[in-house]
Amino acid sequence: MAQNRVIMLADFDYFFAQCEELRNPTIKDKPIVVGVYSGRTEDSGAVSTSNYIARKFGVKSGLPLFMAKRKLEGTDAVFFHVDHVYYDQISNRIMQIFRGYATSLEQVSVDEAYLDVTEQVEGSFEKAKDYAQKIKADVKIQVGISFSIGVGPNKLVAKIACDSQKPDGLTIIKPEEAVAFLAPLPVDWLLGVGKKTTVRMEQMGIKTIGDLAKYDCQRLIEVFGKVLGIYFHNAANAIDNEPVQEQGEAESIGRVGTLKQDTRDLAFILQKTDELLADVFREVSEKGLSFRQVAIYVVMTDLSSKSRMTTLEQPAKDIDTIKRNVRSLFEKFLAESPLEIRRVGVKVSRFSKEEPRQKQLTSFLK
Ligand code: TTP
Ligand code: CA
Repeated sequence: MAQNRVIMLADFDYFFAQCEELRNPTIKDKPIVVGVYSGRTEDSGAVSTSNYIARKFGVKSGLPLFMAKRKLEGTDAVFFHVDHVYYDQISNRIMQIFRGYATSLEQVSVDEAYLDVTEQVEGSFEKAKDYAQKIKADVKIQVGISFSIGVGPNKLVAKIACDSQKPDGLTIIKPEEAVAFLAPLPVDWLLGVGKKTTVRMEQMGIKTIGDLAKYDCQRLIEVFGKVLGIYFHNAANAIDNEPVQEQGEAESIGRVGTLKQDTRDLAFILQKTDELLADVFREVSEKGLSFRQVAIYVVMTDLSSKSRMTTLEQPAKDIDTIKRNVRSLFEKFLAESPLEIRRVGVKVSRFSKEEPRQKQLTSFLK
């Protein structure tokens, strides 16, 4: 018999605002708002997220900034512009730590990832609790960010478990508890049940996931079609067999570094690019990706920059292909440009997975 799976969903707490807290620890006890400023007037734009103190004043994602300002008037609230580069860096560091704890990792957004930890905890939900605490503590020490974890027998239950207790939550739902755990929750907690579907289901007398679980599957298929009807029926009964798999969401993987001195010496340059491409290769192979493009990036002493790229005839996944192409791109580049070089970069792109990926059901729901 197939072993129980143990799946975790980790979702970082008030993420953009927590990142701002991390680099400005003194603001921790104040309301924090991170926003996208459209620039038309000083306060035009919307809130991306806020910390839990600001949420108490009714300031949430999507609220216009001028309204956030009004709600927080008289407090010592602090406002920030979104800084995606910085949030991505923090996110990447945490995802890298997660990789060490899971057989497979599926990053679903900048602040959410599924981890399949079945092997690591030997299928045991008791062990999963300690294991989740260990991951939380490790990330807290290494990066300084807190997050919530939901643990369940599949992705669907893990996600809802995680959403049920935030921030800094740890919710564990064992396989035998899953149906009862979902039953009292409103149907719109299920992925794919939006406003329209909620209204339609309510007309059918379905309010909770439990109502949906008991509803005749054939009738659901008649109303919502085969794919969705079966999905709703299974989801409400806590059935979800989708694997945790890497999305290959990155469009390119690259590294840039500064040379110890400005130079036009090929051997000296390649010494640096060897370091950089070893790093690139490690990330590419960890993610199980093949690439079709290899590129170099060059910053000259006058700080102008150029890039050059080769497209391969076949997808490759070995370090020698990167090395060989980087070398020939630099040989050509040096022949074309008279300037000394200050910084160099290596990048691979046009990724494919080694195995063709099975289309996930959830991709129909987005
Ligand atoms: P969420 O996980 O939805 O929110 P959060 O991490 O801020 O808070 P929670 O503790 O409830 O998980 O979104 C993750 C990040 O995505 C969030 O920090 C900012 C960004 N975001 C937006 O920019 N706009 C939005 O409307 C939402 C919902 C999120
Ligand atoms: Ca979050």
